[in-house]
Amino acid sequence: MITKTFSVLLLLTITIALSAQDIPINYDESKIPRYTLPDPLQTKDGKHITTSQQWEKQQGPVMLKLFADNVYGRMPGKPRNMRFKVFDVDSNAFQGKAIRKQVTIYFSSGTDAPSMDVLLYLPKTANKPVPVFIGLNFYGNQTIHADTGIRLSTRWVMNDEKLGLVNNRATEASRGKDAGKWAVEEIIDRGYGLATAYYGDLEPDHADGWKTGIRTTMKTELSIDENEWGAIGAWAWGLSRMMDYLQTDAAVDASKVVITGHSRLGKACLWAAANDQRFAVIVSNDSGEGGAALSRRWFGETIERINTSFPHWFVAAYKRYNNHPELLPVDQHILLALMAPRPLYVASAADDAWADPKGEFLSAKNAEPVYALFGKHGLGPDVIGMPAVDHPVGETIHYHIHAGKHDFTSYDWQQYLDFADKEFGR
Ligand code: GTR
Repeated sequence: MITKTFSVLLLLTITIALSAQDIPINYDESKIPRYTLPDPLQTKDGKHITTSQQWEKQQGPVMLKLFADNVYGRMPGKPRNMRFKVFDVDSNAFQGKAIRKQVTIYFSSGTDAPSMDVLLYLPKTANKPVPVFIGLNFYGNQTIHADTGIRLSTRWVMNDEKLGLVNNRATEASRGKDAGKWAVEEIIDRGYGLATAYYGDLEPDHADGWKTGIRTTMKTELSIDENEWGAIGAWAWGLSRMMDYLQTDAAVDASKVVITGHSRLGKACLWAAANDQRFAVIVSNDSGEGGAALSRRWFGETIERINTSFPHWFVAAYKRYNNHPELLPVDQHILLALMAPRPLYVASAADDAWADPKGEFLSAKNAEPVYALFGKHGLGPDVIGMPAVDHPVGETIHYHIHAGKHDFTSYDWQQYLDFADKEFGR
């Protein structure tokens, strides 16, 4: 019996793996079929949007709804009985230069309410509320720095022995294992705070994750069925709840929150910021397909491939476009346009063809007409083609492609800190 179940499972896994492998992937510029992007300024009845007011009142909400209906699902609001519990404050973190706070956000009343743990570092020398970077992490808060005061996540994690993640649980050995992606001390030295939380607190990242994540546990309270949104929606929702907390913390300047995320969490970051105008600056790092990259450009990961490998990330309707990205009423440049007029940074990696760097750049470029409604330049008239590696460009929209692989590097952080300094006039 066991062997039979096992072989069925094995067969199933192989079939799934094979079908994902079978999906054609293109890496040849000359093979990209011609495509036409939907015009963000064109209304359904053929009119043309010409003012920022029309965008904000009319067209923007229509575009947002198209993304909700076809890609990410509906975004529920804030739960009525949410509460915060600060369970740790250490004013001597990082040899005394930072304050560490840890806060549980309970999404409803009751002691065993669904929750997420936020880790917040603030510069100790600040004499007024500070701007903060906010982003989800991949393997638990304890992986972003070796600081032993960080609570070890007890949630389901993806196995990765090198990172100290075994039997789907984080071990002590996981402390600081993903620190390379988080320039925490540099952020503090530059006068910013950092707020992060483990994305698995919201929904474990596997096909059945919704069963134990907030799409199930918060279903009644949020009046939304689990299939009305996907995992990316759930992660994005969590970012807004973190923002709810930051707005209550007197040490934080909540009008200066920079939202960021890497890869799948970059997709969640963009979706969160499209829905929530409280995020002042948006930074998408290597977010690729379903993030910053254009879907109609056949290069690297495709809608079909992402829906096959990660069936739980998007709503079922998105699968309709598996072989027909041209039928999508939107494309990702419109998602970027939904950031307008807020400063936006899009970044790619040179060795990350899977995420289609050029498709990310072109997406940023094609968001410009919406920024123009607000009198903003976007990347700017001088930025026509892809810039050279490690050569950041742009105005209200910034873009760079860093040397090396798919990663969130200290080079990236430096650019984002400079960008935030410029935008906040620091
Ligand atoms: C890949 C996926 C990408 C990106 C990446 C990541 O497997 O195909 O869309 O999200 O994972 O999150 O690291």
